[in-house]
Amino acid sequence: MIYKNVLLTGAAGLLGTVLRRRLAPQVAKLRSTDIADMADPAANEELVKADLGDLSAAQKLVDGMDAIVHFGGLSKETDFGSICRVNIAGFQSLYEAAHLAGVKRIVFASSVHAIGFYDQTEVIDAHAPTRPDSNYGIAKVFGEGLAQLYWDKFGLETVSIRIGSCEAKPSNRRHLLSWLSFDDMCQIVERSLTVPRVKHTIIYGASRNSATFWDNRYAAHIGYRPQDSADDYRNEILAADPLPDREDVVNRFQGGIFTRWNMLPQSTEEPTG
Ligand code: 15L
Repeated sequence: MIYKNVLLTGAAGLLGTVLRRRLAPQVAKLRSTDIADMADPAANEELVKADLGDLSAAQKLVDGMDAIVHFGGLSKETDFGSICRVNIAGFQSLYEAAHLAGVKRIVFASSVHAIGFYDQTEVIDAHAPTRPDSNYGIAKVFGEGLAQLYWDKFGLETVSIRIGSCEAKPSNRRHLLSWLSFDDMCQIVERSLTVPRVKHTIIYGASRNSATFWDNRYAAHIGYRPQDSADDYRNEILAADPLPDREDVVNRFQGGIFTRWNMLPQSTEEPTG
């Protein structure tokens, strides 16, 4: 790893918790932050509770850091106001603070939902136009745009990982194509902090699944070699769902359930005219 001091955001989340354990032994200092409580710091780990929507907090978080692994923010679809405050404005604050503090590289947890409206039968690479499927997906597209801007204007490098479905094990038919194991996710992050030059690279985060909708040719320099495969779970997944509804968007689009028009709970406010 070429960076000594690394900030990890979203450190109390599912993936953040895995990353804390993996990154701490590989860096001089790990600063782990989240709005939620964290426990049991490693000897070289500092735990900081902070709200990513707060600019002054961002300035303190990045102080003295060489690189950032940004897995923070809202991780599900929700109302645009919340997404805007945390995943859009909050991320902009983090980038600006990182640039002013001289941070060299950011690894950004982007998502399949930046391109969720591609059909599951299409194979796309990193040059395909974005097709966000939700407020959450729009914010991921914004994040990738921010990463490109800060590279072009200031030379701050980013690897944007369009994470598929990063869970302990795949559990539905879409996951046969989108699943990313925890170990493979960690490998992408580690490689992203190791290779000497990344500019702004977009990499698709999937394991070595034999079925895929993604082509990682433009991220070959990252040297990612996935070790796990959703194929190991294929029989149990097909047996659990032998007759899938082919008209359901969950089985049509790469973004799965996020492409449903009524995914959000219905508003309780009265219409105003
Ligand atoms: C994501 O980006 C979400 O954070 C995660 O909760 C999953 O829904 C995943 O996408 C997915 O689509 O499988």
